[in-house]
Parts: sequence; C-alpha cells; structure tokens
Amino acid sequence: MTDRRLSAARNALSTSRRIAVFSGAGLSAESGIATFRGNDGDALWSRFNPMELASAAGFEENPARVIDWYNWRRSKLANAQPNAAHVALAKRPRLVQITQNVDDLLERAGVAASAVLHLHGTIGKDRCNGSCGHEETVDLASAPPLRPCPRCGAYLRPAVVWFGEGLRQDVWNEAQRLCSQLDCLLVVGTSATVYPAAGLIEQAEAAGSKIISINTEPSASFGAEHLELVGPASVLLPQLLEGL
Ligand code: BJW
Repeated sequence: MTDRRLSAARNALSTSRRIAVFSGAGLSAESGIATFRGNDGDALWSRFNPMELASAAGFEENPARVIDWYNWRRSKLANAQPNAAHVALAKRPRLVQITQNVDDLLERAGVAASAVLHLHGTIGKDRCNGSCGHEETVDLASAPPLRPCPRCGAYLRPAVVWFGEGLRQDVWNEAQRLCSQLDCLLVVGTSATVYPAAGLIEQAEAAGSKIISINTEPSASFGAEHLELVGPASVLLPQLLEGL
C-alpha cells in the first residue's frame, strides 16, 4: 500500500515543475526538537500553556518566564543536528522552502538562508518588543536572560510570531504568491491547524496544485489531488525525493 502510494507520489513530483515544501514541527521531530501538538506526551502545548509563553499578553505578564522558556528551547536546538529529511530537502535546491519552523535546521543542512521563508520567524534572533525595529542574533548555546533593547530600552523578545500576531507581511505575501502558482505542494510534518499558515495548503489546492503530505499520523483530506504518505519524514522524504 505504502509502496503504491510512494510511487504515485514520485510520479506526481516528476511531472511537476513548480514544487514547494510547506513544513512544520514534524520535520524537526527526529532531530529531537519537540512538536507542539503530537501524541507522544512530549509535545510542547501538552506540557506548557501557549497563552503564557507564546502571546504578547503572556510576555507582558511575566517577560522573564517567557525568555527563560525560549532560552531552554534554544539550548536544545544548539545541540540538535539536521536529520535525513532536512538533508534530503537541502539536496534539491529547486524546491522552494516555506516553513512554520523557527529553527535553523534546514539552513544547517545546506539550504541557503535566503531560500527559506520562515512564516513564524526565527528563534535565533531577538527583536525589540517596542517599535524601534532593533534586531540581533542570539547565540543559541548561551542566550542572554531578559534584557532591555540597546536602542530604546523596551524589552527584547524572540523574533517569532506569537498567537494573535500578524505574520511578517513581505514573507506572507511571498508565500501566498508562490502557493498560487504551484504544480505540487509537499506538506511535511504539520498538523495544519494554525492559520493563516495552514491556509496556504487550501490556496495551493484551489489554484490547481497537487498536494502530497508526509506525516506520522493520517491527516485531514486536502482535496481530490491529495496523496497522503503516512510515516516518518526522515524515512519517507529521502525515498520520495530519490532521483528528483
Ligand atoms: C511528524 C513527525 C515525523 C511528528 N515525521 N510528521 C482561524 C480560526 C481559528 C483561529 C484562528 C484563525 N485564524 C487565526 C487564528 C488564531 C491563531 C490560530 O491559528 N489558532 C489555531 C491554533 C486555532 N493564529 C494566530 O494567532 C496567528 N496570527 C494571526 O492569525 O494573526 C492575525 C491577527 C493579527 C492581529 C490580531 C488578530 C489576528 C499566529 C500564529 C502563530 C503561531 N505561533 C507558533 C509559535 C511560534 C514560536 C515558537 O516556536 O515558540 O507557531 S504556535 C506553533 O504552531 C508554532 C508552529 O509553527 C505552529 C504550527 O504547528 P506545526 O508545525 O503544525 O506543529 P504541530 O506540533 O501542530 O504538528 C506536528 C505534526 O508533525 C503532527 O501532525 C505530527 O503528527 C507530525 N509529526 N513527528 C512526520 N517524524
């Protein structure tokens, strides 16, 4: 069954010219980075309250708690390595990378930083929580505690997108532009529950793109042109992309 689906998916890819990858936390799960909503008991939102840790209100209430939590995640990421799924993607530079992930494992696997659209920002940077626009790179292995912005004195915060916040307009516009003109969208390791990002799948499908999904769990149907592969990304992606 999986073999038949895999060859159908390979066929769909080989007959596609414009291909993008839309990835989520499952892509980095096998690098030891926790997902948000998985069933394994390790998922972040089963252990922590997202409104305390990933919202502007949570930061206002207790900024040090938020920074400490992000620094704990940063130290885990500092010790992580790209897995076979990241490496398989990096070997195919013609694939456009649109990711919800805030980690840099695609880049560390060899994808050019300029070629990855990070819809939800990057954990490797801090930005001013005020409006001065200051941004700085953070050393993942030894990220500093809560501190003021050197330019305006407001607190610095991780350069990620929290609940209730808009996505960076230029990044979002580019993702939408790409997804409106695809032959195939490869959806990897996402629960596709967080909007507006998940809406890219619907947008691609409505514009006539084939959808191939890879997930350890069966997913919702993404339309008539959806080919679903169930299993770990580190196994299925290298198999799917072989020879592409
Ligand atoms: C594997 C695997 C393996 C595991 N191989 N697979 C419409 C309806 C209802 C609500 C909303 C709506 N539109 C907007 C909202 C509100 C909200 C939202 O979507 N809420 C839903 C949860 C209901 N959206 C927002 O707030 C967004 N902003 C917004 O809408 O702004 C507009 C606005 C502006 C101003 C005022 C009002 C509105 C922003 C969303 C930001 C999300 N931020 C986070 C945190 C980022 C920073 C951080 O990392 O700390 O982004 S939350 C978290 O979820 C993170 C992820 O990028 C995102 C998506 O998660 P993802 O990647 O799908 O991971 P999981 O864990 O959910 O799934 C992993 C999958 O992998 C699973 O399916 C596994 O089975 C699979 N898997 N191992 C293959 N080895």
